[in-house]
Amino acid sequence: MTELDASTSATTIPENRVSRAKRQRLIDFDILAPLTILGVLISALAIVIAFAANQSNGPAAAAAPNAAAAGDSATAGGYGGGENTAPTTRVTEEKPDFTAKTYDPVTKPVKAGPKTFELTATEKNIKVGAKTYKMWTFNNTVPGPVLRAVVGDKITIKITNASDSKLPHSVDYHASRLTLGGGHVQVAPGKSGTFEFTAEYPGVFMYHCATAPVLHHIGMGMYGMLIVQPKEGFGPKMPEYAITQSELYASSKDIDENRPDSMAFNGVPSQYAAKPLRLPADSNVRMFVMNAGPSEVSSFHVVGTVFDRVFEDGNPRNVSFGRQALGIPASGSGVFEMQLKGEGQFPFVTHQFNHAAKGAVGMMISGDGKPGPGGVEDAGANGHH
Ligand SMILES: [Cu+2]
Repeated sequence: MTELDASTSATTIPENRVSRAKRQRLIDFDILAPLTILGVLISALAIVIAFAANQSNGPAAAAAPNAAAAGDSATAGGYGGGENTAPTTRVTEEKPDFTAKTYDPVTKPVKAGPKTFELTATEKNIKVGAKTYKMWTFNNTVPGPVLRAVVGDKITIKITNASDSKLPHSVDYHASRLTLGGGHVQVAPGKSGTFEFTAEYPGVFMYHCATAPVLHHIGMGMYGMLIVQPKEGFGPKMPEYAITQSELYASSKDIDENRPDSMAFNGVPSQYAAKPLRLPADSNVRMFVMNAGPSEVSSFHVVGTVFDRVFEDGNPRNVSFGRQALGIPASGSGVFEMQLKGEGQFPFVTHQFNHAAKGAVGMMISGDGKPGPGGVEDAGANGHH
Protein backbone atom coordinates (compact mmCIF):
# COMPACT_ATOMS: atom_id res chain seq x y z
CA MET A 1 0.00 0.00 0.00
CA THR A 2 1.07 3.53 -0.50
CA GLU A 3 2.55 5.55 2.31
CA LEU A 4 1.35 8.80 0.89
CA ASP A 5 0.27 11.23 3.54
CA ALA A 6 -2.17 13.91 2.57
CA SER A 7 -1.23 15.98 5.62
CA THR A 8 2.19 16.78 4.19
CA SER A 9 0.90 17.90 0.85
CA ALA A 10 0.93 21.49 -0.24
CA THR A 11 -2.09 23.11 -1.74
CA THR A 12 -0.17 25.63 -3.77
CA ILE A 13 3.00 25.66 -5.74
CA PRO A 14 4.75 28.90 -5.05
CA GLU A 15 6.77 29.35 -8.19
CA ASN A 16 6.51 28.72 -11.81
CA ARG A 17 2.82 29.45 -11.91
CA VAL A 18 1.44 31.19 -14.88
CA SER A 19 -2.11 32.38 -15.17
CA ARG A 20 -4.63 29.87 -16.41
CA ALA A 21 -5.10 31.95 -19.52
CA LYS A 22 -1.50 31.34 -20.40
CA ARG A 23 -1.77 27.66 -19.83
CA GLN A 24 -2.59 26.82 -23.36
CA ARG A 25 0.21 25.44 -25.31
CA LEU A 26 0.66 22.69 -27.76
CA ILE A 27 3.35 20.86 -29.45
CA ASP A 28 2.07 18.26 -31.73
CA PHE A 29 4.46 15.50 -32.48
CA ASP A 30 3.71 12.30 -34.22
CA ILE A 31 3.38 8.74 -33.34
CA LEU A 32 3.27 6.89 -36.46
CA ALA A 33 6.49 5.45 -37.82
CA PRO A 34 5.27 1.90 -37.07
CA LEU A 35 1.91 2.67 -38.64
CA THR A 36 3.67 3.98 -41.71
CA ILE A 37 5.37 0.63 -42.02
CA LEU A 38 2.05 -1.07 -41.34
CA GLY A 39 0.45 1.11 -43.97
CA VAL A 40 3.06 0.08 -46.51
CA LEU A 41 2.50 -3.58 -45.65
CA ILE A 42 -1.27 -3.20 -45.86
CA SER A 43 -0.95 -1.39 -49.17
CA ALA A 44 1.34 -4.10 -50.50
CA LEU A 45 -1.11 -6.75 -49.38
CA ALA A 46 -3.97 -4.84 -50.95
CA ILE A 47 -2.13 -4.63 -54.25
CA VAL A 48 -1.71 -8.41 -54.20
CA ILE A 49 -5.40 -8.89 -53.37
CA ALA A 50 -6.50 -6.40 -56.02
CA PHE A 51 -4.29 -8.07 -58.60
CA ALA A 52 -5.61 -11.53 -57.72
CA ALA A 53 -9.20 -10.36 -57.95
CA ASN A 54 -8.49 -8.41 -61.11
CA GLN A 55 -9.98 -5.32 -59.53
CA SER A 56 -9.34 -1.78 -60.60
CA ASN A 57 -9.71 -0.30 -57.10
CA GLY A 58 -6.68 1.42 -55.64
CA PRO A 59 -4.92 -0.26 -52.77
CA ALA A 60 -6.33 2.13 -50.20
CA ALA A 61 -9.88 1.42 -51.33
CA ALA A 62 -9.26 -2.29 -51.17
CA ALA A 63 -7.50 -2.23 -47.82
CA ALA A 64 -9.43 0.44 -45.96
CA PRO A 65 -12.81 1.10 -47.52
CA ASN A 66 -14.12 2.89 -44.42
CA ALA A 67 -11.23 5.31 -44.35
CA ALA A 68 -11.64 5.98 -48.04
CA ALA A 69 -15.38 6.50 -47.58
CA ALA A 70 -14.69 9.02 -44.81
CA GLY A 71 -13.40 11.30 -47.55
CA ASP A 72 -9.91 11.65 -46.19
CA SER A 73 -7.31 12.44 -48.77
CA ALA A 74 -4.81 9.92 -47.45
CA THR A 75 -4.65 6.21 -47.00
CA ALA A 76 -5.99 4.84 -43.71
CA GLY A 77 -7.24 8.27 -42.69
CA GLY A 78 -3.76 9.76 -42.75
CA TYR A 79 -2.20 7.10 -40.57
CA GLY A 80 -0.63 5.20 -43.43
CA GLY A 81 1.49 8.02 -44.75
CA GLY A 82 0.49 10.70 -47.23
CA GLU A 83 2.12 13.43 -49.18
CA ASN A 84 4.91 15.40 -47.49
CA THR A 85 3.42 18.56 -46.02
CA ALA A 86 5.98 19.51 -43.37
CA PRO A 87 8.55 22.16 -44.32
CA THR A 88 11.73 20.71 -45.78
CA THR A 89 13.65 22.98 -43.45
CA ARG A 90 11.94 23.79 -40.17
CA VAL A 91 14.64 25.76 -38.42
CA THR A 92 14.18 29.12 -40.03
CA GLU A 93 15.92 32.49 -40.30
CA GLU A 94 12.48 34.10 -40.59
CA LYS A 95 11.33 36.37 -37.79
CA PRO A 96 9.57 34.40 -35.05
CA ASP A 97 5.90 35.19 -34.41
CA PHE A 98 6.68 34.78 -30.71
CA THR A 99 8.99 33.05 -28.25
CA ALA A 100 7.84 29.92 -26.42
CA LYS A 101 7.38 30.81 -22.75
CA THR A 102 7.89 28.50 -19.82
CA TYR A 103 5.00 26.03 -20.00
CA ASP A 104 3.04 25.99 -16.76
CA PRO A 105 3.01 22.33 -15.67
CA VAL A 106 0.61 22.81 -12.74
CA THR A 107 -2.70 21.00 -13.07
CA LYS A 108 -5.58 20.67 -10.61
CA PRO A 109 -8.59 18.40 -10.17
CA VAL A 110 -11.86 19.35 -11.87
CA LYS A 111 -15.46 18.59 -10.97
CA ALA A 112 -17.66 16.21 -12.94
CA GLY A 113 -20.00 17.69 -15.54
CA PRO A 114 -20.18 18.43 -19.26
CA LYS A 115 -17.03 19.96 -20.73
CA THR A 116 -16.39 21.95 -23.90
CA PHE A 117 -12.83 22.12 -25.16
CA GLU A 118 -11.94 24.56 -27.90
CA LEU A 119 -8.79 24.09 -29.91
CA THR A 120 -7.52 26.39 -32.64
CA ALA A 121 -4.98 25.03 -35.08
CA THR A 122 -2.29 27.55 -36.09
CA GLU A 123 0.91 27.56 -38.15
CA LYS A 124 3.59 29.78 -36.58
CA ASN A 125 7.30 30.49 -36.38
CA ILE A 126 8.17 29.96 -32.72
CA LYS A 127 11.49 30.70 -31.07
CA VAL A 128 12.36 27.75 -28.85
CA GLY A 129 15.62 28.29 -27.01
CA ALA A 130 18.19 29.58 -29.50
CA LYS A 131 16.36 28.41 -32.64
CA THR A 132 13.23 29.44 -34.46
CA TYR A 133 11.13 26.53 -35.70
CA LYS A 134 8.22 26.44 -38.07
CA MET A 135 5.55 24.82 -35.89
CA TRP A 136 1.94 23.79 -36.11
CA THR A 137 0.08 24.20 -32.84
CA PHE A 138 -3.15 23.95 -30.93
CA ASN A 139 -3.87 27.34 -29.31
CA ASN A 140 -0.39 28.65 -30.16
CA THR A 141 1.32 26.41 -27.65
CA VAL A 142 3.35 23.23 -27.90
CA PRO A 143 2.12 21.03 -26.28
CA GLY A 144 -1.48 22.19 -26.56
CA PRO A 145 -3.44 22.96 -23.41
CA VAL A 146 -3.71 20.33 -20.69
CA LEU A 147 -7.40 19.36 -20.68
CA ARG A 148 -9.11 17.68 -17.74
CA ALA A 149 -12.39 15.86 -17.29
CA VAL A 150 -14.00 13.15 -15.13
CA VAL A 151 -15.13 9.68 -16.15
CA GLY A 152 -18.71 9.95 -17.44
CA ASP A 153 -18.37 13.57 -18.58
CA LYS A 154 -19.87 14.44 -21.94
CA ILE A 155 -17.07 16.20 -23.82
CA THR A 156 -17.73 18.57 -26.69
CA ILE A 157 -14.78 19.36 -28.94
CA LYS A 158 -14.72 22.49 -31.07
CA ILE A 159 -11.85 22.55 -33.52
CA THR A 160 -11.13 25.71 -35.50
CA ASN A 161 -8.44 26.13 -38.12
CA ALA A 162 -6.97 29.65 -38.23
CA SER A 163 -7.78 31.57 -41.40
CA ASP A 164 -4.10 32.07 -42.24
CA SER A 165 -3.33 28.34 -42.10
CA LYS A 166 -2.16 26.74 -45.33
CA LEU A 167 -3.26 23.19 -44.49
CA PRO A 168 -6.31 21.41 -43.11
CA HIS A 169 -6.02 20.22 -39.49
CA SER A 170 -8.06 18.04 -37.13
CA VAL A 171 -7.89 16.28 -33.78
CA ASP A 172 -7.90 12.62 -32.70
CA TYR A 173 -8.79 11.99 -29.04
CA HIS A 174 -7.37 8.75 -27.70
CA ALA A 175 -9.92 8.91 -24.86
CA SER A 176 -12.78 8.57 -27.36
CA ARG A 177 -14.28 5.67 -29.26
CA LEU A 178 -15.22 7.67 -32.33
CA THR A 179 -14.27 6.86 -35.88
CA LEU A 180 -10.67 8.06 -36.31
CA GLY A 181 -10.90 9.44 -32.76
CA GLY A 182 -12.73 12.46 -34.20
CA GLY A 183 -10.27 12.78 -37.07
CA HIS A 184 -13.14 12.34 -39.53
CA VAL A 185 -13.77 16.06 -38.89
CA GLN A 186 -11.13 17.56 -41.19
CA VAL A 187 -11.15 21.34 -40.90
CA ALA A 188 -10.06 23.63 -43.75
CA PRO A 189 -8.39 27.00 -43.03
CA GLY A 190 -10.90 29.49 -41.64
CA LYS A 191 -13.43 26.78 -40.79
CA SER A 192 -14.62 25.07 -37.59
CA GLY A 193 -15.89 21.63 -36.73
CA THR A 194 -17.35 19.90 -33.71
CA PHE A 195 -17.91 16.46 -32.26
CA GLU A 196 -18.74 14.84 -28.92
CA PHE A 197 -17.81 11.82 -26.89
CA THR A 198 -18.14 10.55 -23.34
CA ALA A 199 -15.00 9.78 -21.36
CA GLU A 200 -15.35 6.13 -20.38
CA TYR A 201 -11.99 5.28 -18.85
CA PRO A 202 -9.78 7.18 -16.45
CA GLY A 203 -6.31 7.90 -17.70
CA VAL A 204 -3.84 10.28 -19.24
CA PHE A 205 -4.76 10.37 -22.91
CA MET A 206 -3.10 11.91 -25.90
CA TYR A 207 -4.85 14.10 -28.41
CA HIS A 208 -3.17 15.06 -31.66
CA CYS A 209 -3.82 16.30 -35.16
CA ALA A 210 -5.07 13.51 -37.39
CA THR A 211 -4.44 15.06 -40.79
CA ALA A 212 -2.19 13.20 -43.21
CA PRO A 213 0.59 12.57 -42.80
CA VAL A 214 -0.05 12.27 -39.07
CA LEU A 215 3.68 11.77 -38.47
CA HIS A 216 4.33 15.31 -39.71
CA HIS A 217 1.40 16.95 -37.91
CA ILE A 218 2.53 15.50 -34.59
CA GLY A 219 6.18 16.07 -35.45
CA MET A 220 5.40 19.75 -36.11
CA GLY A 221 3.82 20.25 -32.69
CA MET A 222 0.14 19.28 -32.78
CA TYR A 223 -0.39 17.24 -29.62
CA GLY A 224 -1.56 17.55 -26.04
CA MET A 225 -2.79 15.76 -22.92
CA LEU A 226 -6.33 15.01 -21.74
CA ILE A 227 -6.46 13.83 -18.13
CA VAL A 228 -9.60 11.84 -17.31
CA GLN A 229 -10.02 11.56 -13.54
CA PRO A 230 -11.63 8.53 -11.93
CA LYS A 231 -14.96 9.51 -10.32
CA GLU A 232 -13.37 9.06 -6.90
CA GLY A 233 -10.21 10.96 -7.93
CA PHE A 234 -6.66 9.69 -8.28
CA GLY A 235 -5.91 9.67 -4.54
CA PRO A 236 -4.81 11.92 -1.69
CA LYS A 237 -4.59 15.61 -2.45
CA MET A 238 -1.09 16.76 -3.38
CA PRO A 239 0.59 19.07 -5.92
CA GLU A 240 0.09 17.85 -9.48
CA TYR A 241 2.19 18.43 -12.58
CA ALA A 242 1.50 17.53 -16.20
CA ILE A 243 4.60 16.69 -18.24
CA THR A 244 4.65 15.73 -21.92
CA GLN A 245 7.82 14.42 -23.48
CA SER A 246 8.37 15.04 -27.18
CA GLU A 247 10.93 15.34 -29.93
CA LEU A 248 11.95 18.44 -31.90
CA TYR A 249 13.12 18.02 -35.47
CA ALA A 250 14.94 20.44 -37.76
CA SER A 251 13.43 19.21 -41.04
CA SER A 252 10.75 16.98 -42.51
CA LYS A 253 13.47 14.52 -43.53
CA ASP A 254 14.63 14.35 -39.91
CA ILE A 255 11.02 13.66 -38.83
CA ASP A 256 10.75 10.89 -41.43
CA GLU A 257 14.10 9.38 -40.45
CA ASN A 258 13.72 9.90 -36.71
CA ARG A 259 16.65 12.21 -35.99
CA PRO A 260 15.48 14.64 -33.30
CA ASP A 261 17.75 17.66 -32.86
CA SER A 262 16.43 18.12 -29.32
CA MET A 263 14.02 16.64 -26.80
CA ALA A 264 11.68 18.41 -24.42
CA PHE A 265 9.39 18.16 -21.45
CA ASN A 266 6.44 20.42 -22.32
CA GLY A 267 7.86 21.71 -25.55
CA VAL A 268 10.93 23.64 -24.47
CA PRO A 269 14.16 21.66 -23.94
CA SER A 270 15.49 21.78 -20.34
CA GLN A 271 13.04 24.54 -19.29
CA TYR A 272 12.50 23.07 -15.82
CA ALA A 273 16.22 22.55 -15.34
CA ALA A 274 16.62 26.29 -15.97
CA LYS A 275 13.57 27.14 -13.78
CA PRO A 276 13.06 24.30 -11.30
CA LEU A 277 9.65 23.40 -9.88
CA ARG A 278 9.71 24.39 -6.20
CA LEU A 279 7.89 22.56 -3.44
CA PRO A 280 7.88 22.58 0.35
CA ALA A 281 10.12 20.10 2.15
CA ASP A 282 8.74 16.55 2.36
CA SER A 283 6.19 17.18 -0.39
CA ASN A 284 4.26 14.45 -2.03
CA VAL A 285 3.91 14.97 -5.76
CA ARG A 286 1.69 13.45 -8.43
CA MET A 287 2.99 13.69 -11.99
CA PHE A 288 0.94 13.02 -15.11
CA VAL A 289 3.48 12.06 -17.73
CA MET A 290 2.76 11.40 -21.40
CA ASN A 291 5.06 10.66 -24.28
CA ALA A 292 3.86 12.44 -27.42
CA GLY A 293 6.71 11.08 -29.52
CA PRO A 294 6.16 11.01 -32.38
CA SER A 295 8.71 8.23 -32.65
CA GLU A 296 10.76 7.72 -29.49
CA VAL A 297 10.25 5.91 -26.18
CA SER A 298 10.51 7.56 -22.75
CA SER A 299 11.97 5.89 -19.67
CA PHE A 300 10.57 8.21 -17.03
CA HIS A 301 12.52 8.40 -13.77
CA VAL A 302 12.83 10.86 -10.87
CA VAL A 303 16.27 10.97 -9.27
CA GLY A 304 16.30 10.73 -5.48
CA THR A 305 12.99 9.02 -4.87
CA VAL A 306 11.04 5.85 -5.60
CA PHE A 307 7.56 5.99 -7.09
CA ASP A 308 5.13 4.90 -4.37
CA ARG A 309 2.45 4.17 -6.94
CA VAL A 310 2.43 4.16 -10.74
CA PHE A 311 -0.77 3.95 -12.77
CA GLU A 312 0.18 2.80 -16.24
CA ASP A 313 -1.63 4.88 -18.88
CA GLY A 314 -3.12 6.75 -15.92
CA ASN A 315 -5.71 4.14 -14.95
CA PRO A 316 -5.60 3.36 -11.19
CA ARG A 317 -6.49 -0.26 -11.96
CA ASN A 318 -3.12 -0.55 -13.72
CA VAL A 319 -1.31 0.11 -10.45
CA SER A 320 2.16 -0.98 -9.44
CA PHE A 321 4.27 -0.08 -6.43
CA GLY A 322 7.83 0.91 -5.62
CA ARG A 323 8.87 1.60 -9.20
CA GLN A 324 12.11 3.27 -10.35
CA ALA A 325 11.10 3.92 -13.96
CA LEU A 326 8.33 3.29 -16.43
CA GLY A 327 8.83 2.68 -20.13
CA ILE A 328 6.36 4.95 -21.91
CA PRO A 329 5.81 4.24 -25.60
CA ALA A 330 4.81 6.96 -28.02
CA SER A 331 1.27 7.99 -26.99
CA GLY A 332 1.61 6.07 -23.71
CA SER A 333 1.48 7.67 -20.28
CA GLY A 334 1.54 7.16 -16.55
CA VAL A 335 0.55 8.73 -13.26
CA PHE A 336 3.46 8.80 -10.80
CA GLU A 337 3.11 9.43 -7.06
CA MET A 338 6.22 10.04 -4.99
CA GLN A 339 7.59 11.78 -1.94
CA LEU A 340 10.47 14.24 -2.08
CA LYS A 341 11.92 13.52 1.35
CA GLY A 342 13.42 16.35 3.30
CA GLU A 343 14.97 19.20 1.38
CA GLY A 344 16.92 18.59 -1.78
CA GLN A 345 17.11 18.38 -5.52
CA PHE A 346 15.14 15.83 -7.50
CA PRO A 347 15.82 15.82 -11.25
CA PHE A 348 13.25 14.17 -13.49
CA VAL A 349 14.51 12.63 -16.68
CA THR A 350 14.06 10.08 -19.34
CA HIS A 351 16.66 7.56 -18.28
CA GLN A 352 17.37 7.04 -21.95
CA PHE A 353 20.17 9.50 -21.36
CA ASN A 354 20.97 10.48 -24.91
CA HIS A 355 17.52 12.07 -24.85
CA ALA A 356 18.00 13.60 -21.39
CA ALA A 357 21.18 15.18 -22.75
CA LYS A 358 19.13 16.65 -25.61
CA GLY A 359 16.71 18.36 -23.20
CA ALA A 360 14.29 15.80 -21.73
CA VAL A 361 15.33 16.78 -18.22
CA GLY A 362 13.83 18.91 -15.44
CA MET A 363 14.32 19.64 -11.76
CA MET A 364 12.14 19.66 -8.65
CA ILE A 365 13.51 21.36 -5.54
CA SER A 366 12.02 20.71 -2.12
CA GLY A 367 12.55 23.22 0.66
CA ASP A 368 15.75 25.18 0.26
CA GLY A 369 17.23 22.48 -1.96
CA LYS A 370 20.19 21.87 0.29
CA PRO A 371 21.01 18.24 0.96
CA GLY A 372 20.21 16.57 4.26
CA PRO A 373 22.60 14.77 6.61
CA GLY A 374 25.73 13.18 5.20
CA GLY A 375 28.51 14.50 3.05
CA VAL A 376 32.09 14.07 1.98
CA GLU A 377 34.85 13.89 4.53
CA ASP A 378 38.57 13.93 4.10
CA ALA A 379 39.76 10.32 4.32
CA GLY A 380 43.11 11.45 5.79
CA ALA A 381 46.70 10.62 4.82
CA ASN A 382 46.40 6.93 5.72
CA GLY A 383 43.23 6.50 3.73
CA HIS A 384 40.92 5.82 6.65
CA HIS A 385 39.96 7.10 10.04
CU1 LIG B 1 -2.50 19.32 -38.29
